[in-house]
Amino acid sequence: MNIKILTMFILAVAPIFVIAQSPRKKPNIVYIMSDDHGYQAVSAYGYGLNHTPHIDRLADEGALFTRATVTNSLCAPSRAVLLTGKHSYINGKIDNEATFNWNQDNFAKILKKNGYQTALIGKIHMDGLPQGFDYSAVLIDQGEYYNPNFIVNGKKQQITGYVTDLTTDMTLDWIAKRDTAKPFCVLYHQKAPHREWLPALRHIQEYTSRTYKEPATLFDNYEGRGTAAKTAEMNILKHMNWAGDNKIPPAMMDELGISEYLSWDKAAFNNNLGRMTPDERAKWDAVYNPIMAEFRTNYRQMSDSSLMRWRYQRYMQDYLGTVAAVDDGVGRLLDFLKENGLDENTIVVYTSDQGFYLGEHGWYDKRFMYEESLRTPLIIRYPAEIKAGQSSDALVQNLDFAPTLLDYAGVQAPDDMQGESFRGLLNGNTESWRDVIYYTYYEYPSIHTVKRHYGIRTQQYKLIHFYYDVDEWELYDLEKDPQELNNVYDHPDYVQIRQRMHQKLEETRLKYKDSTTNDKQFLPVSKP
Ligand code: SGN
Ligand code: CA
Repeated sequence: MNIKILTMFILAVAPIFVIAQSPRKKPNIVYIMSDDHGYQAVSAYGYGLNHTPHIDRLADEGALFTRATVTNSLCAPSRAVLLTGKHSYINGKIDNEATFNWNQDNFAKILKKNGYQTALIGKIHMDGLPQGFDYSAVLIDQGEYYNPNFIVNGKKQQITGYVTDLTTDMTLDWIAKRDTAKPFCVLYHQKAPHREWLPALRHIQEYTSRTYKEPATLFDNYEGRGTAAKTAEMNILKHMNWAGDNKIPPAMMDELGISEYLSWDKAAFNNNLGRMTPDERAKWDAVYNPIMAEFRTNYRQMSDSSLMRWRYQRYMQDYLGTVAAVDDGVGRLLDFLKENGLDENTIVVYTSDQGFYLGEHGWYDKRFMYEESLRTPLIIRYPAEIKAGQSSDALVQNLDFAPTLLDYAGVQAPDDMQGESFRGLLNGNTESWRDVIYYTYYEYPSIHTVKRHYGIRTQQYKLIHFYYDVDEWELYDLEKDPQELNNVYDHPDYVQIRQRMHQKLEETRLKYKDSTTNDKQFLPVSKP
């Protein structure tokens, strides 16, 4: 065939190829993010604490990341990173107090410009009308479990029901009523299992009847680590609230004369349970009153360790009870997608705004760059492209969500987004993925008193610098010491690793444009 004939042939068949290869329909996106859901409480991660059949179904049918992390283990900062694809010190939302500037670009705005319908439903924990969404129904600040207030497209209204179920109802309702001519992206953000852990009535009997396995470090004494671990106020025995968290009625607290009991603790109990209708409250009391009566009988004979054990069980009963409704919601969503022929072409992400301590190191809460709070569950299902049943230990971060979702939507991510699309990873292209992640934490002095720090984590090591009112470095060998009990920063065997990690830290800070040291940035007005 000569060139002329070949050219004519190509021109003749080209349109056929264009038709045959016409781009796949743009995927829909359902991004599910719960609040404070530690990976230890997703049964697909294999910790044996609870059973989350529907989230597990996502993992069976999609890909599960075992080392997904956040860049700043706190609620609102994590949400700002999700939206912007930029580290906290760039997007400005460094802690829960800082103002988030909604005028900056975010991935929902970009999707909207590219023909998507967008919605944000549930917790966002940031003031101001959310930008980038055709529809928003968000909780105010932390939100409430029972009969919560929502701000629907800027207008406040109280809605009757249980927050987790309502958030699911609103999400399914919005999807059902969407314009079917366009692809959609919905951020479906559960408040649960955030403190103060009030499960749905249908779960309280079951979850308060179980006994949960204790973590190996429940009685950690913080030896082997620096000042920060020793001074944090998130120990289940010493710092957890008695009434608000453990649900011991204030009158009983007064009667028992428990001195660590605080007025805001009492207010939390009354405010949270006070939102229930009389009928809801009666059902709640029928389950909780006998537990509390038993506690009243035993309290004075309880040693510190038995009290710690009791408080841990109480914590898990309520925390895991709230997870159950989150899992129910995932089940309803998956069924809904299937029934409506949307399951093949919809990307479903399940994650949390950060990890959480479920008694490890004796703690609840998060904030630290230690594993349980640095890591977050991450599962993604998209049958049209992602092979089912995959597991990846790649160092992906919440920084990567915006560029990844834009990539799947066929939209170019702006150059100033700092995350990277992990779409290729899920198609087997693992060679070029990052070997180090960067972390920053600023909310100090503040509740739980976790000191300011920043650091890096590679597959094997972690280097952390605590600063502001201390100047302490910690280095962990995650292979030899997965529970991070021994800081080896000054250990002679780790001199070279320490040097390499310092060098990597400098390179990483440069890469992520954090070269003006954190130590001098974002300081509170007055020092403690
Ligand atoms: C509240 C909680 C804290 C929690 C912060 C931040 N106390 O203040 O325990 O660390 O939120 O959580 S509570 O008794 O009021 O629940 S975050 O997930 O929003 O960052
Ligand atoms: Ca959170």
